Amino acid sequence: MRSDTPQTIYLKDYQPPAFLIDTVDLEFDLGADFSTVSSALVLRRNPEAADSNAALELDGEDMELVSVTLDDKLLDAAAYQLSEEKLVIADVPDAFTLKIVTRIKPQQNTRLEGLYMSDGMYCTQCEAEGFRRITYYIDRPDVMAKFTTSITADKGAYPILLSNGNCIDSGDLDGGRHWAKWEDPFKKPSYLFALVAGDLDCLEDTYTTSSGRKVDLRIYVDRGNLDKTDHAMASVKHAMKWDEDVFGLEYDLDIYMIVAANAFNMGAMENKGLNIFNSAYVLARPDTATDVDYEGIEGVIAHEYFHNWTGNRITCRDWFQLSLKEGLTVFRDQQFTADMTSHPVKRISDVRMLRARQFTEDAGPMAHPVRPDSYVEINNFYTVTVYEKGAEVVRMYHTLLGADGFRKGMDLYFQRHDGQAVTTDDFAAAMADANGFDVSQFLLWYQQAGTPSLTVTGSYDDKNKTYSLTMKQHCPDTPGQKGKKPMLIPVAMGLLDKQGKDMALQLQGEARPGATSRILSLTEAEQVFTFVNVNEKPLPSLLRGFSAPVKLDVDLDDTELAFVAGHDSDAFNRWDAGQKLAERILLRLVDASKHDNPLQAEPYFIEAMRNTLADSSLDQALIAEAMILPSEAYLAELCDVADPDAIHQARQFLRSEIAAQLKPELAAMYEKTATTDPYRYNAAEAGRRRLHNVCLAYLAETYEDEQIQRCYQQFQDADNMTDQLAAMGALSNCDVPEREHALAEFYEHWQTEPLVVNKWLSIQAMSHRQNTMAEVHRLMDHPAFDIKNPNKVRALIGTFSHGNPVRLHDRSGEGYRFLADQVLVLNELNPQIAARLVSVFNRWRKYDDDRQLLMRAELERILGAGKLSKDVYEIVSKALG
Ligand code: B3K
Ligand code: ZN
Repeated sequence: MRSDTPQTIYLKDYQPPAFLIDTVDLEFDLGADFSTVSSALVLRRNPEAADSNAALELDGEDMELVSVTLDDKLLDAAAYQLSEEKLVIADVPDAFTLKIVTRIKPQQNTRLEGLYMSDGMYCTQCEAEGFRRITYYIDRPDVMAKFTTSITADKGAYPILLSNGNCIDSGDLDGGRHWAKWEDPFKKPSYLFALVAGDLDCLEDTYTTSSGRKVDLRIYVDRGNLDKTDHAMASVKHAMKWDEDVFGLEYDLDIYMIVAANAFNMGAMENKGLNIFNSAYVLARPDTATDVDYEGIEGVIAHEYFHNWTGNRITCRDWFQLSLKEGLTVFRDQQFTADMTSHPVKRISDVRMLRARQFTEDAGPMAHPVRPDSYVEINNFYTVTVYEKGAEVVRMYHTLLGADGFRKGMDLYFQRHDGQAVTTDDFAAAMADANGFDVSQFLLWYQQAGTPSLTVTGSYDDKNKTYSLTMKQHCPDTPGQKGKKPMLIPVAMGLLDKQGKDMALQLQGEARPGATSRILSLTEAEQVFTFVNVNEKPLPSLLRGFSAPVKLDVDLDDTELAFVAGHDSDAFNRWDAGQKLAERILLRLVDASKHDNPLQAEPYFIEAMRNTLADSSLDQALIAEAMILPSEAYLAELCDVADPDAIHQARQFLRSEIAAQLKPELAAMYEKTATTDPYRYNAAEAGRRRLHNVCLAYLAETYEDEQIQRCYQQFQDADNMTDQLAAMGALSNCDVPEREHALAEFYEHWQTEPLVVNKWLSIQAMSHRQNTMAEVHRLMDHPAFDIKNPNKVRALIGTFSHGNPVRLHDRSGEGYRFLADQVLVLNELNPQIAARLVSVFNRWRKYDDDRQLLMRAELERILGAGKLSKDVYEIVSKALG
């Protein structure tokens, strides 16, 4: 906590470290009141350093320094300088050993960074800068050292003692204590350090790598949770196999461990050999976890596992390079999940997320490039831009170079940089050199913030049988960045004939027609692509598979869009055309609602929905996706001045029209997708359930007793959480007694399962009923809620703020006041979580004057409260700035 103005860190100021650390020996003595950490560092001057006489500067925060010993000589306080964030020793030799003893209080650590307690278990979170809360260290990723770690603790309370690498020794001590010593043979930055001490159950298994090495796999969970670990274990094995098959990458240690923690700031952490996970991304049983959870668990487990190569073996030189590991690893986990489930369905859900969240970030005060130029608090830059847009950038290499070219680039990247801390430019150079690809213009994707718009007009020349696409690109100004340059945009495309079939494509100058889908490389601000031998006026299908993270505007009218939605051979574009059509119709309804004009659903839209429901050639998951209207948050972004009430009204109106007009079809599909078979998780089954539940949610919109009973019946009969929660979700928006019954029964049944209780909190926080704010206030005092547990905060406060725009933006301002109050409380307890929440206000300028005033007042109240963490300070000051 601070009152001075926090400092900004710039990429342009990067300097190599003055010292390198070869080895680190850590000893942890874990005690009831405090823990003692003894660290022995073998240091030497970095030959690459700018200043060969520089003082040794170690990072450290919130610790008690007990002693410092340099080459066996105990230093007195005059030999070093100690400040809030540093320990500086001016006079040191070129190579030496430093022993540091510190005392820390994990029991009081509510930030959940460094060493802390999660429900009676010691665990760590060191990325990005948590290690400096454990001991004084050169806490930056380009300092890579070999670690050994000894842990001593009470044996009864903490029988399991874990750290990175292999356990090389252990033993018992007097007084009921015991110890274990771990050695990690790989050099690593401090952010990958991990320690766990607890009383845990363990699921054990093995995996034999493609070269025949046997790896021990262990998943540690709270006692009593072993029956929820099978899916996680299967996921680990799928990920290990996939990385061997697709990238030729094998696991490199003899043991791979995952520990589930209940108190965790994010999803999971890729610490070398000892991944620590939010228990929400480990535990699953059919009756406690939904299909979305199952897929999320498999995806996050794969993501952390993939980091072992893309992140750990090759890491980041500095935190500006975060996307080097995150963008690449997200791309890898997306490809993995697509291979495990369905490519178009996975792409649809990723693009939905990118548009709703990353495009929004790019349009607001926190807009930053995939490789940021500056930050105040690095934890604020674990963003959708660094992760998801970063993954889109990696995907564009894959699109431009093809799967084989991409693999060649990856191979060269590993060959050049294994064991190093590198930059996104090094990655780009490997892709370029392996493929003879000129990457210079492409690098702008890392440097320029903002979402480019791509405007395309088509014109057909009947006489010459040519068809021209004129493409224009423009990237808007963003804070601190004006006048962007044109980028290299890969536009995957095809042309549809009158039957909706793909035409063979022949660009002017080419000898003969080629494939029916191809990539056009747009490099200029404006460029024309002319196709020849086009025998009839085609409809363009552009940006197939969403080949670039841009906003596409194409001159198709509603009927043409509906045609593309019904015919495109590219499943993603079929979905996208339908969404675009829904978007247009909804925006017209929003306008009508704002002006109190009568609302009317366009008959052709309802017909298109009817056709989709009846299309037996589509898989069920894709039908479900097509039935889901663009979200209120996304629609708000499309408006010049967002009116959350009008948006809500418009979307609800269209939903109830679909429900009323397609009731027989929805009911028939609901029945068709029902089953009495026991729950199984796989893509086809998940798709079936999704469609089943989309139909149910629409049917509930009719408010008819028969449909309410249908929901309640499903709620009671379901053998799995997917169906049970969907039914409760549908009821949660309705003012009917069944809603209260379902919520009460659900809590009664699941009160001892914290992850399930979180779903109960979320469902209530998301309800668009009038009194949701009051309910949320009530739930804040419910025993199920705990402000110190991030999962609970996300479930209740996070869901209300991010997932319930109509209630958050209530004209009274009570939603804003509530959010700001919670931000102020969390600012003291857990700044990372507080900063995530306060970001909801980032788009305050998007709303009408009254709401702007209200939100601005809350932002100013937060800023005026003083003692702000760097995390919250950065977000709020940029939002107001
Ligand atoms: N690398 C971690 C994220 C750390 C976030 C620190 N605030 C998880 C992941 O991306 O895999
Ligand atoms: Zn990651």
